[in-house]
Amino acid sequence: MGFLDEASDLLGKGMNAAKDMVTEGAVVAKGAVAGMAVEQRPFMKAFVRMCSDGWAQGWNERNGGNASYRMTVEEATACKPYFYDTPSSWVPLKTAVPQLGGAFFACTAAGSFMRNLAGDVAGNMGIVELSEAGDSWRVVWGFKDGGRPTSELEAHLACHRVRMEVTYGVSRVVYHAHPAHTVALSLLLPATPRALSRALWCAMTECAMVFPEGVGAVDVMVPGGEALAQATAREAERHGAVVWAAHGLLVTGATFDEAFGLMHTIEKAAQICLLARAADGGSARFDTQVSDDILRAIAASVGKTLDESLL
Ligand code: 2HA
Ligand code: ZN
Repeated sequence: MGFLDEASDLLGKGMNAAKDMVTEGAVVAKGAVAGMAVEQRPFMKAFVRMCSDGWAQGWNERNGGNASYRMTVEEATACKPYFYDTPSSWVPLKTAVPQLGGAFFACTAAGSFMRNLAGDVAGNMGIVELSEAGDSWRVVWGFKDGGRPTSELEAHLACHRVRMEVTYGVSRVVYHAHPAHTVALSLLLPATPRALSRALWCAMTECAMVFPEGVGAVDVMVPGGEALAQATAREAERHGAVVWAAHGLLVTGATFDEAFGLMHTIEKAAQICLLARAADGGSARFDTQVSDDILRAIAASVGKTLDESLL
């Protein structure tokens, strides 16, 4: 006989103790369902898979990297019954994002290891609600045991704001990681959109199709800082991906597949670029060169236009 069966059987016999058991059983059951319901949602499964894949790729060592997702109204409504009865108190943002006021974001926890996310979702990530004014956040689900959102929350929100605007609401995912070849390329080349975009486009022709707008770039900055957040947001106005010099890469996308695929493509192109340079003794004067006209034609072949200012 299961626990609840046993409890109702006792209740049937009119025993007060059984009422306590049923009450307790209901609370236990609600707690168990609360975790399941949110964790089983397709957006949460896709979130966790992206992070686990990033770990498997070697992009998210230790607590490196972070991810966030702007939930749809429907997703937030479906999850609400499982939110904490008492959310955390409001925490002010350094830079308000009124355009995102009232939105809910799933995001990784500060200091959490992506390696551990799949094994304990509510312990390594959670959901925050933004105030209607978009000037503060509070925890409504997850971040168990006193956890809090990623140290790069301000950078994520600043990017969500910009990407939501420039994609007319389509962009929902922001993912930051430390892919080694991209970081190595950021050491080798000047931290400018032109230098990095050209190197990546010319390393692998697919790049001109996947990110014809090129990649943005910010110089070496303090991780988790306000300056990094604002510089990234400025770059995100024109680029879906931003290289953080000597640090990592931030990508955005409408879906987890898009964001992950963008990072994968950039990282692979960076690897090819470095392999070719290393094999050639460090030069970039290869026998095969990719011309600007070919790059334009590649983008045009999928109905896209290359950012001419980067050629
Ligand atoms: O440690 O990657 O940028 C998390 C980070 C900060
Ligand atoms: Zn980082």
